[in-house]
Amino acid sequence: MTERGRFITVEGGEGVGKTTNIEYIQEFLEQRSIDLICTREPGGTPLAEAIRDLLLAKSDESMHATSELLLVFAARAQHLESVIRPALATGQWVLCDRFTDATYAYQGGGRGLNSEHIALLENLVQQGLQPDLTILLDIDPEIGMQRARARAELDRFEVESAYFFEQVRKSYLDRASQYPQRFAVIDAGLPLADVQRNLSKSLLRFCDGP
Ligand code: Z5A
Repeated sequence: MTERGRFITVEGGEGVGKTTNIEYIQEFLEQRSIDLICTREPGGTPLAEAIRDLLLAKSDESMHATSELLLVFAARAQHLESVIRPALATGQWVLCDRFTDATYAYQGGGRGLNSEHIALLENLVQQGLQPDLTILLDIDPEIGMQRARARAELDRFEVESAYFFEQVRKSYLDRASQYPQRFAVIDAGLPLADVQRNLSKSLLRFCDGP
């Protein structure tokens, strides 16, 4: 029987360097001949990408937090069934830019939604599936926003208040303390070479065991 692939997620607040570091992680794993797909949330299928566009677009109609939560999980259900589960079942590894920890951080911490409601949807959609490794790139939100501002036009989340992003960071760190076996927390405020050196150490531990 084919061994199930491993599921790695990368998380963090705005401008933390996910895109930059995901490329590095992808290269690191491919150099070890690991068959891997790289995907993202919200998104990863045409339908889920359309939902992503709805979630990120600024609009005259404000989106209710519960609507936002349901859209995030609608996209996730599609992504899981069409991409993530089939890949894992054939032994491929999946590297995903954000997953459900982002929902606890943004919709739970940032928007203040009840985490028990998030857990209900998580159970419905994931049926017990969890990442094997979650890399949390952690940074002071003020520095992250400076990087995000310097890079591109801000989306619907990126225009939120400093308080919102402090809550997002706090929720991520709470999740990391709650699930220490699954999380690797990396200081993303360091120079890129140091961030990537620390990433390599975590990935080596994950691939080869302690
Ligand atoms: N969202 C949600 O609310 N609920 C959910 O369940 C999920 C998502 C799954 C889209 O995510 C939004 O969806 C997200 C939360 C919400 N909020 N927003 N916005 P996204 O992943 O597409 O959005 P993002 O956080 O804005 O990612 P990003 O724009 O791609 O940024 P990044 O990938 O973290 O950063 P980067 O582009 O790699 O780096 C930013 C800049 O910093 C760039 O110029 C780099 O060269 C520079 N950089 C990177 N690392 C360093 C270091 N170490 N030193 C100095 N400079 C650096």
